[in-house]
Amino acid sequence: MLVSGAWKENWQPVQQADDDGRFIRQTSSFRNWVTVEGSAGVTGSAGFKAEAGRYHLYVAYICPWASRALMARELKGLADVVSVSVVNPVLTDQGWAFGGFVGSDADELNGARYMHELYTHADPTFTGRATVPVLWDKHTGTIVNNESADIVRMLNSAFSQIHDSGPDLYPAALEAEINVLNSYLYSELNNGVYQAGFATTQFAYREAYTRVFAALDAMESRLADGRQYLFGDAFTESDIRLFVTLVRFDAAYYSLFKCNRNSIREMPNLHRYMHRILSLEGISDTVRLEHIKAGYYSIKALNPTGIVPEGPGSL
Ligand SMILES: N[C@@H](CCC(=O)N[C@@H](CS)C(=O)NCC(=O)O)C(=O)O
Repeated sequence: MLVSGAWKENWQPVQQADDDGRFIRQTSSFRNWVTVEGSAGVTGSAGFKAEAGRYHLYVAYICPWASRALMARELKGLADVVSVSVVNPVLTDQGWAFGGFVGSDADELNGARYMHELYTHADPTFTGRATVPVLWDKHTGTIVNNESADIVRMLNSAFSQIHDSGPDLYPAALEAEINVLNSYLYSELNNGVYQAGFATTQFAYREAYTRVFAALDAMESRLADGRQYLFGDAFTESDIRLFVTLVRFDAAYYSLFKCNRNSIREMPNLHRYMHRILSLEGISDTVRLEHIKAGYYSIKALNPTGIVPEGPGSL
């Protein structure tokens, strides 16, 4: 991580745990918003007007949070409006690095070798982890925002005057319900699997495992009436959240994170739902199983040999 702008190599995947061994995730630090006119958004400062070609997304295919942003970009048809670079799936002792892995990119925009260089470019005294996703402003050469929840929301609405297509991911009529379901999906599933995987006590692991499967059971039942998506016919942010965890589950969370009561394959409604989303235009391009497996199984603290399992053959 970066400490006052200097990179420290003693990276710990479990950067923080509470007294019972529960994994604690760092909160995001850059919280400006791209808006239609460039006025300030919900947080941060003004000056980031939606313009075609102005913004760039830095992502990792392994990362469920970055993949949320990638999915929103595809669903909203913004591939020609917001450009993308993909880091290598493996966290090195310099954090995320560019180039050299099939399907990854060099940083042609800024010429960085490591993600942390972009953080210190944006803030020379930055302290924290150099995470993806990052939404970068090419005009001012800085990070607009590094919180995927915010980035999904701005991709949904800020670019409507430049390009307007795809579903409204956060329709006004559903806002309150989406907010409730989003926080549930975050704590029980998106972050819940990490809490199981990075728990440092049996107690914390069992607690997280139980919550993960309670939430999967709840979502399996929710889809039992044959609805297409979590809110019926409307595809929303909440579906992005559930999907990014489902699509990594059998390949990584089931085994590496010890969430092994059952696989997603064994939950017919969730399995069908996951494939329905996977078949939406552009979405399969955001899911690279080889990156997901290489990335998760390179976490030395959880898999010291670095051996990547052969299976599952398909999702
Ligand atoms: N709050 C962030 C979390 C992003 C995050 O944790 N990304 C992970 C990859 S999945 C990361 O970059 N980790 C690098 C590190 O912790 O050093 C978001 O949702 O955008």
